[in-house]
Amino acid sequence: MSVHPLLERRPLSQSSARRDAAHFIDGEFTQGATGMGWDNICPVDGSRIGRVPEGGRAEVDAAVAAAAAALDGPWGRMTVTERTDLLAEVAAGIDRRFDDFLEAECLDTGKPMSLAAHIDIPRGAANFKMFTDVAKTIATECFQMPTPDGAGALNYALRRPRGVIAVISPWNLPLLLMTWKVGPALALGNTVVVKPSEETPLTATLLGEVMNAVGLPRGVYNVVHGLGPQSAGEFLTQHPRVNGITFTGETRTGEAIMRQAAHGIRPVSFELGGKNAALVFADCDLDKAVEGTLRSAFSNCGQVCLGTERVYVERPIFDAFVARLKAGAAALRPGRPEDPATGIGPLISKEHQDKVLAYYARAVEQGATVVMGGGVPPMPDDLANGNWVEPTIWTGLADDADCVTQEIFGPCCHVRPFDTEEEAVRLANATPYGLAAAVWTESLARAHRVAECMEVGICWVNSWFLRDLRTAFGGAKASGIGREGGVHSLEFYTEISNVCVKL
Ligand code: NAD
Ligand code: 6OD
Repeated sequence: MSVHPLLERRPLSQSSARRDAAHFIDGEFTQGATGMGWDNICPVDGSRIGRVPEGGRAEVDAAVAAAAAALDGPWGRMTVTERTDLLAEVAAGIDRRFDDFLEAECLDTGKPMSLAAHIDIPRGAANFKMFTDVAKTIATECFQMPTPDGAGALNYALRRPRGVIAVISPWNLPLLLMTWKVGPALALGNTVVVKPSEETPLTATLLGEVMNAVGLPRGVYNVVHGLGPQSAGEFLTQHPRVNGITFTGETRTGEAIMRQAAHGIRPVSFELGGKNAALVFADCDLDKAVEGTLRSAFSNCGQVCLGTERVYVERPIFDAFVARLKAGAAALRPGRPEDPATGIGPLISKEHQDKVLAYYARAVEQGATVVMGGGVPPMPDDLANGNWVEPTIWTGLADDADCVTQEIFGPCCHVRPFDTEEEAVRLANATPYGLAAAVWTESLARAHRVAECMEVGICWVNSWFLRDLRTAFGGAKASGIGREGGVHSLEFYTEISNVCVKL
């Protein structure tokens, strides 16, 4: 296979990013002892990036033991200020090696560099910065109570780190979603063992170099690569010395991990799948609604958990909205990550491409009108082995059609008209999922009224994926358990002890 052009973008002597992934255990990079692994394949053209080692029980045991030992070492004795100063250095370290992270993320995922440079990599650093601020300003609750002798008692809450946290992360926003968990876990004094997605091993590995460069104590941040079932993911989440499991990924995988977490009654924090709706009212600013829906349906090739796959549009503007959405989607040019003209990248894998194309076929079988797309775009020879699919828009499907009810996780959406606000709310909520919604209206009263009715963890009004990291993030219904972000992360990453002092 040929070398991917990203590797040639700058001389390798100037790029210190690794191409072969490695476990990072107790401050050391290692290939582990299993001798097993797989080739990491670039989604853009099928070229081989490097090798990924598969961790087994021995690697997981070693990583968990290192993480447990680090809790009793210098890390466990640091003051909050010492700890957060170090994590501020981690954020600065990501910024310093911005190009290495960017290159590694785009090799693994194939996403446009323009996207990763604005979202994924800056958020990797921001996730550490923000939680250092949270950790430094934790307040505690305190209750005075009367007692029969009149002297009274004082209750106050102590918060301790939960301990060793297993972080299981997905492939769609690898650095962003992994650091969204590692940032608060470490800021609040825990240690972590990360099992990144098998599709995207590079940025988690690279972060190990940053951790060593800034002098993070050994064993605080560990990475073991591997698959899920019967591999590192399952071994890690079943490990008796793991004190909590935080997971982002598919709802079905969450069910499996919940069963694994039941051994020893370990708490879980889950960010899961979605089938998110956008509600576009006739009183919206149409330019903004179209632009926002283009981003929410097609960014990252539709591989965003918060993405919109169901669009409900008030009937008087339905035809105009569909025509403009189509024009915008048609302008998204597929191409290489490093090409500034690229508007859409490939899907993560051949397997995922097959899944999305099967949904495209099923939409037609179930009676969709294909407004645009529905297949594989013609690509030049050097990109022919990439996992390309066309941005796709459907109308005319029944409310119970597979593409209207099931998460596809591809660049596609179904657009359906509605006549009343009540109907729009009912349609949006008619799903077992409850992650996100977007409401497009210029009426303040309607915006508040509809947002209040949305059965979701996050409702955007006249925007999408506008993130203030202090806010609660997570899913309702089958889209998750718990909330992370700002002080909400304290719930999962710390354990409260109440102290009751009789005065
Ligand atoms: P996935 O569930 O297939 O895999 C996620 C991770 O879980 C991977 O690291 C995988 O190896 C691991 N895993 C799989 N089985 C396991 C097991 N039995 N035990 C332990 N680990 C196991 O998800 P994915 O395909 O990587 O990501 C896409 C999915 O993630 C979509 O459903 C998307 O909606 C969801 N997602 C949700 C959010 C959110 O914030 N709610 C964010 C991003 C992605
Ligand atoms: O912005 C975040 O913190 C977050 N967890 C985003 C999730 C995106 C899902 O693909």
